[in-house]
Order: sequence, then structure tokens, then C-alpha cells
Amino acid sequence: MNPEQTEEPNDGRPIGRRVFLGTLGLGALGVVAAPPLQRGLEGFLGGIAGKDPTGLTGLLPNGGGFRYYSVAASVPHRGAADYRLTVDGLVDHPRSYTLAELRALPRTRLVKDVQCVTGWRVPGTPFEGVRLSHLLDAAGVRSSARALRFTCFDGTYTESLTLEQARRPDVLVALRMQDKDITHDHGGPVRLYVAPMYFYKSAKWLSGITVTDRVRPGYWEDLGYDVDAWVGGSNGRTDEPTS
Ligand SMILES: Nc1nc2c(c(=O)[nH]1)N[C@H]1C(S)=C(S)[C@@H](COP(=O)(O)O)O[C@H]1N2
Ligand SMILES: [Mo]
Repeated sequence: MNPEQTEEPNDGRPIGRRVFLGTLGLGALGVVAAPPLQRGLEGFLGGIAGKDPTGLTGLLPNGGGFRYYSVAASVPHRGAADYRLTVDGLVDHPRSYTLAELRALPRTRLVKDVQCVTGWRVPGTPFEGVRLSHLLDAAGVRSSARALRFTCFDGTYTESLTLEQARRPDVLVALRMQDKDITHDHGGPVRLYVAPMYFYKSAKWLSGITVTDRVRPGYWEDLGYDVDAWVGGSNGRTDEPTS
């Protein structure tokens, strides 16, 4: 099947020392990132937006400019035999997809910049997968639905989108990244890809999509990040450190 392709130019913003600041922020979060810290962290993150945290393990640059992030210490490997994606909640037809079933659905390919909230960016990165709107249409979203909650088989990470955001054509349940099947480290076999938002919205190791009546903030959002994480238009980015 021929994937559809969209390309957009880079927005041209420099990242410079933000990568360095991001590393500092990660260290700071590492010290405090244990379950009881949620309340205090909101202020903490509010003060350091831009040089922040977003990952507790594996801040390892690789050749492509990505850093691998996981808030879980270890994540089980899943593949064609045992991967499942469940779609449930306020839908008429809840169901669970195997990897083969997802791979058989119409694909969309997008090539855009990946932008982490800590400042690093990878220009022109291809993602390919099934439009989230396609799965929602298949599920039959009920009229009381307003939002989605995403869960991951790392057992920890969560994300959210409004229904309106989720129906955008540039939001994918991604099967491929950089024109290869998504590796385990990048959240494979299936991750969310929310092109217009900071990369923390793109939940890795996606295992559940639950349609809900309101937005329930996700993992980083509980720690102070914007739920509406539009690149350039949310609290993840400041031009200079605020402290
Ligand atoms: N399950 C899960 N998804 C996640 C994260 C995570 O820690 N766990 N980190 C997020 C953040 S902050 C970023 S920048 C990207 C990193 O994706 P990568 O590891 O493929 O570079 O994944 C996002 N999705
Ligand atoms: Mo991130």
C-alpha cells in the first residue's frame, strides 16, 4: 500500500545549549523523581521549564540525534507474537489489535521535525503508521466522549489527547520510524506519534487507548508540562533559563 507523504520545512529555531541544559535538568529530576514528589515538582518544573527533565534513564545520543527516554527502569520486549493494542472506553466496539492486524491497515507517512521539550531536535524524521482517527472511527466513538488516555506496556507512562487533537491527520499509531520498524528502544513495536506536539506526547510502547469523557493528564503533565503541548506554544520551551 502506498503511504501518503507530507513534508514540512523546519521552523529554523536554534537549539544550541538547550541540549546541555536538558542534561542538567535530567540530573536534577533524577534526584527527586520518586513517587511522593508530585506536588512539589509542579513548582519545580514551572521554574525550570525549558531546561528540564523528560527521562530518567538512557540519555544516550545516538547517530540520528535522538536520545532514548524511558521513565521505567526496564521495559519488556514485545513483538508479533505477544503485542496487543487495546481500544476501549466510550466506544461501541472495543477491541484489541495484533501487530499483524495493525500492519494491514491503511498507512500514512509523515516527515517532520521531532522536537523534545528539553531542546533537542531531529529534523525531517519519517514516521509511518495508522491514523489514530482511523482506529477511532472503527471503534465507534460515543457522543459523550471528549478525550483519550494512552497507556504503555512499560507499566508507567501515560499520555492524553483531546478527541479533537486525536482526530488530526498528523497523529499516528506509528509502526515505523526513520523508515524502519520501530525498535524497542524507540518504543516499538508500536508508539504514538503526535507530530505537532512536543515528543513527550508520543508515548512509546503503546498498549492501550481508552476513550474518556475528559482529559486526564499524563505522566509528564502531572509533573507540570502542558497537556496541550504544541511545539512552540506551550510551557516546554523558553529561550533562556528562568532561574
Ligand atoms: N512510554 C514512554 N514514552 C515516552 C517517554 C517515556 O519515558 N516512556 N518519554 C517521552 C519523551 S520525553 C520523549 S522526548 C520521547 C523520546 O523518544 P525516543 O526515546 O524514541 O527518542 O518519548 C516520549 N515517550
Ligand atoms: Mo522529551
